[in-house]
Amino acid sequence: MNENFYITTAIDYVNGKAHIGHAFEKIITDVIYRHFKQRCDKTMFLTGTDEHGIKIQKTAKSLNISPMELCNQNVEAFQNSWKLLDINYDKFIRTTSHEHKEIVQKIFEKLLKQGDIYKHSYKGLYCNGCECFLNEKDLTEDGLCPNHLTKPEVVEEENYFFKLTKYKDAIINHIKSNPDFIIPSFRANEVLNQLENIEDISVSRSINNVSWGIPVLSDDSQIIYVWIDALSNYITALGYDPDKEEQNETFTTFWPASCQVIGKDILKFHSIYWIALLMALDLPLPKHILAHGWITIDETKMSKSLGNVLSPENILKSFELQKPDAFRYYISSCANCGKDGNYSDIDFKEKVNADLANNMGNLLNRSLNILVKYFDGEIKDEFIVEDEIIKTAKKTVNKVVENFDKFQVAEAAFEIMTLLNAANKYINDKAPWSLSKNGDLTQAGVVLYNVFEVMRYVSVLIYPYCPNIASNIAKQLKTNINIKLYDLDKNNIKAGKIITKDEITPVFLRLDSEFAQNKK
Ligand code: ME8
Repeated sequence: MNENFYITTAIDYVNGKAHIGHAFEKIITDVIYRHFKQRCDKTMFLTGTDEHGIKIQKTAKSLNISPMELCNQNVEAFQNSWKLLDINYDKFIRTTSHEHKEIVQKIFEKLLKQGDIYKHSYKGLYCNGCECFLNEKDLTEDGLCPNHLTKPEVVEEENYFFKLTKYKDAIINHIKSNPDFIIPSFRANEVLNQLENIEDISVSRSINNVSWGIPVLSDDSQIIYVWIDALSNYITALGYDPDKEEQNETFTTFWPASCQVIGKDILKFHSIYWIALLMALDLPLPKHILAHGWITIDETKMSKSLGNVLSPENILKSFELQKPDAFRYYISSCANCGKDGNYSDIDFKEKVNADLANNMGNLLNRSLNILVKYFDGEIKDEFIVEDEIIKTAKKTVNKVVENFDKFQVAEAAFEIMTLLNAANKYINDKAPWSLSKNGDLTQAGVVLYNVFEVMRYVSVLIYPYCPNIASNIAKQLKTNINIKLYDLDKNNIKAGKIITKDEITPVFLRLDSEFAQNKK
C-alpha cells in the first residue's frame, strides 16, 4: 500500500487533565498510525486541544484564573501525558492558535457569503457540558441532560444558523452508499435515525453570554459556536485556506483524512455536522470515521463525583512502570472495535503478565539462553530451514493487516498473541533442550532459528502497541525493527553470532502483585 495516510483524534477539552478514556483514544490512534507507517510512505497524525467555549470559560472563572491561563496549564499537562505514553503525533493543534482562529473566521465568512449561514432569533435549551442545544424530547424525565445530569440553560438569542437541512439527503445517501464510512457499522443506523429529525443548527452565541471563543469577523457581537471552531481543526491544521483556489501541498497530500478517531458520544457532530460543513466547503469527505466505545473503571463510569477518575500517570506510577508499553498493550486490547472496554488493576496485571512476560518475553529469553548454552550464541547455516511455524507467522501478517484495514486494533493484537501461543506450543513439542542434550544439535538449532524468526515477525507486528519492548526484542536478535511489512519475509535472520550471555535481558518483567495494592 502506498496511499498517503492521515489520521486524527478528537481534540480534548482542557477544563481538566487527561484520564484513561482520553488515553485510550490517543493510544489506539497511535497504534493504528504506527501500523500504517509500516505500510505507507507518507503519513500524518494530528491531535490537539479544544480550548474555547462556555465550559472552559466557567471552569477558569471558578478557579479565579483567565481562560488562557487554564488552557496553557492543561495543554501542558495533556502534552506531558502523551509524551509519557509515547504518543507519536506529527502535529498538535491548539484552537487558541492564531493560525487556527484566522481560518475558522474565514470559513464562517465564506459560508455566510454563500448563504449556508443565516441570522435567526432562537430560544432553546443549552447544555454547557455537551456544548450544544438539546431538544425537550432528549431530556430525562426530570428535564436533565442525559449525559451530564444537569439542567440545561434556557438561551434566547439572535444567532447565526447553519443550513444543516440542506445537506440532509446528501449525508444520508453518503452513509448508505458507503457501508464502511462509519465504523463500526452498527453505529451508522443510529446516525441515520438522528438524521431523520435534523434541524438547522445555531452556529454562534452572543458575546454577552459566551466571551471565550472566536469572534465572527463581520459581526463582533457574536462568537463562533465551539463545535464549528473545533471541527475545523482537522483542516486548519493542514493549512487549508477557504480563500485560496489552490491549497498547499500538505493539504492536498493528506486531505481527505483516512481515518478520524472519536468517541461514540461525539459521533453525531462528526458524521452529521462535520460532513455537512465539508459539503458546504466543497471538500472531499473523510474515508472513515471510527467511533470507539468508552472505558469504564472496575465496570463503573468514571466521574469526578465518584472520585474514580484514573490518569495514565496513576497507573504507570503505581505499577512502577518506566515505559508505557504494558499499559498501551492492555488498553488497546481491552475493547473490540467500537465496543466499550474496562480497566481493572487485577485484569491489567494478569493480562500483561500472561501475554507480555510469559507468552512473549519468556519464549525469547529461554530460546536465546539455549542458543548461548549449546551454540555460543551463533546461528549456523544448517539451522536455516523453515518449519510450518514460519508460514503461520506470514499468515499472521496478513490477518493483522486485514484487521487494521478495518481499524480492529484489539482483534489484531489477538492474532499476534495467537501466533505466540503457536510458537510456544512449537518449542514445547520440539523440546530443543532435549534435542541438544541427546546430541541432535542441528535439529535443535533449526527449532531455535524458527522461534527467532517468529520473534522477528512478532517484534515488527507488536511494535505499534509496544514500541520499546519491540525494539528490545529486535536489538537482542540483531534484526531491523524499522521495516515495512511487505519487506518482512525478505529479511530473515542470517547465519552468524547473534548474542552473548550478558546481552540477554528480559524484555518485560512480570508485574508484582503488591504494586496494585499500593495504588491511589
Ligand atoms: O468531546 N472512554 O472533548 P472531550 C473513552 N472537545 N473515551 C473517552 C472517555 C472514556 N471514558 N471520556 C472521553 C470533546 N472520551 C470535544 C471533541 S473534536 C473536534 C472535539 C473521549 O475532552 C471522547 O469520546 O470531552 C472524545 O472522543 C475524546 O475523549 C475527547 O473528549
